[in-house]
Amino acid sequence: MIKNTRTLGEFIIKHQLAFPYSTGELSNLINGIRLAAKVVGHEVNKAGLVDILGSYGETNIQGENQQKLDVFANEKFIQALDNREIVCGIASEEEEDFIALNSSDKKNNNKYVVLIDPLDGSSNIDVNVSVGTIFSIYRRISPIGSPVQLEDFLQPGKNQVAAGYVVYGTSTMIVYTTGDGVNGFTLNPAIGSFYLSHPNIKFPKKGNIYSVNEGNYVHFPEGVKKYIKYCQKEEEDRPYTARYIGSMVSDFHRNMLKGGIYLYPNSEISRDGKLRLLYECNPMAFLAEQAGGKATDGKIRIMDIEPKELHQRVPFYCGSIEMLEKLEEFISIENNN
Ligand code: AHM
Ligand code: MG
Repeated sequence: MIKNTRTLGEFIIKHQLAFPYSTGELSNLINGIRLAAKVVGHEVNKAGLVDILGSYGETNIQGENQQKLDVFANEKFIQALDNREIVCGIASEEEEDFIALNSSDKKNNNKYVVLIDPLDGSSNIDVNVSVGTIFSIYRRISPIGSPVQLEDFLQPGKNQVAAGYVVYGTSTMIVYTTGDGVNGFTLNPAIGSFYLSHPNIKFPKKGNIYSVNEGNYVHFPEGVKKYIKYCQKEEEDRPYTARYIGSMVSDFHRNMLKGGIYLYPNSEISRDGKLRLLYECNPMAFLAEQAGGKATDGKIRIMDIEPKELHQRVPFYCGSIEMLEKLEEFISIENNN
């Protein structure tokens, strides 16, 4: 039986009509992401078939440039957003500096900036494991008509107007929020349309999955070590199950549907952790909160952190609210000792 036949396109139009003064620009922007997601998803799906896995800069047997998929994804998302004349600038994990769009003279009348991790977890591509794209959307701060500025990108996560991810898994899905709950859409590859498959997703308050790279355990802060031991202890509903794909989008997606916690702590080897605040942590934090979950750096709400740099890293803990609260208890006890 067909459960739900609403497409992403229909969903976007319906939701746009719900905002009386909406100009349709944000909807148009999400449509750009939808298009790029299909193009990248198509390429990811044939990664094992085509000669596309060589390193960037090499040429293949036909003399064409080979592109790594993260470079390919970066280009496709930038192109899709550039074509729509809504976005004034993009910051990407793949680019050292932000890119000013739609402006030969660097002036710009567009309202939005987008921050993006075009292919998160890309080391998983070579071994046929799910990867994802993460995006975060803000209104610019600098006046419309002026050149886009760094300050437009260095906004705290609580200013986000929309955020989401695409997961290229057993199926391709777009999951996003515009601050009114979280909805997930699954691609029907035969037709090329995304269908609303996961309306109004909610993080279970508590779960039994913990996701962390335990190989780094000895370097973790004491509070996190003790929390991991707590997860493993045979007591009440524990031990929890350990699940770590090494592709944050996929780990987050599973935890949001089933209930769980994702941890990427700071450590003796990486002082601020690994994950980037602006295009990895903030969008996931927005989704988590919209779904009733929580995201912190161990002390501070992720979306309250004032960013200082484009590629800033932060410790990242995210998931079911009761699991996060327990972790924070362990961290604060250690901090007060
Ligand atoms: P990337 O943006 O270079 O792919 O790095 C981010 C990824 C996350 O998706 C994943 O959770 C994490 O790095 C895995 O890191 P590690 O191999 O250190 O566990
Ligand atoms: Mg990444």
